[in-house]
Amino acid sequence: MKEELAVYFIAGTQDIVRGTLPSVLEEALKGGITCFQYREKGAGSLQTASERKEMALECQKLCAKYQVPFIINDDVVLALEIGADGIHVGQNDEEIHQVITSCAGKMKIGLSVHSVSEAEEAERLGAVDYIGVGPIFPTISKADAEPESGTEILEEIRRAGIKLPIVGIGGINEANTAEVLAAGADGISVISAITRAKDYQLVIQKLKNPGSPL
Ligand code: 3NM
Repeated sequence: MKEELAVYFIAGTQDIVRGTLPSVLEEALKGGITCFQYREKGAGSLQTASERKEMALECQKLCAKYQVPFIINDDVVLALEIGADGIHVGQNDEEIHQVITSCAGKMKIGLSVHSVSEAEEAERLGAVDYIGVGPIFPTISKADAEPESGTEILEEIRRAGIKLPIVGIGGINEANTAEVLAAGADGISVISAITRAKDYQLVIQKLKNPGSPL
């Protein structure tokens, strides 16, 4: 799981500023992302279940072509229906116990946490495969994001002895990835660093090799 979290791309229709979601996703897959989450949420997102399913299937097919895990955000019904590789939920989304009952053993389960106590609870559940911790930095991609925590939260969670794989989220880009990993994250997840990149491949290479001068 940890390797799959290295460069975890998240996007939905609402995040695309150039081209289409499938076209951006394919560029990102060619660039070497290690995981993709389909997150159709907020202003500008597809609204009907059939539109979402069609888009999810197209993204799933692309991920399969590049052998990259395909995760769905906050839609257990869709994730089960199309056989996604994983489901990711937040603290305010579908109740995590429900998600575990429906999905454990069938796909990976990711949970967003914003504090040490939420991370401890995620580990206690015994069925969560990784946690997303954020927002680490200010984000332009989530209207209802909590205040940013800085990288200290990652150090605190590791100091508390949490063993779950951790992916940092929120305002992460090629300039601050090294700091996020050094603080204890196993990987980074990004929306705008990729969707707004001028050169997708170059940015992804930098996210993959944060220390090296590219
Ligand atoms: N969840 P960007 S922050 C989807 O803190 C999401 O749980 C967050 O987008 C959380 O990489 C966020 O453009 C948005 O900042 C991340």
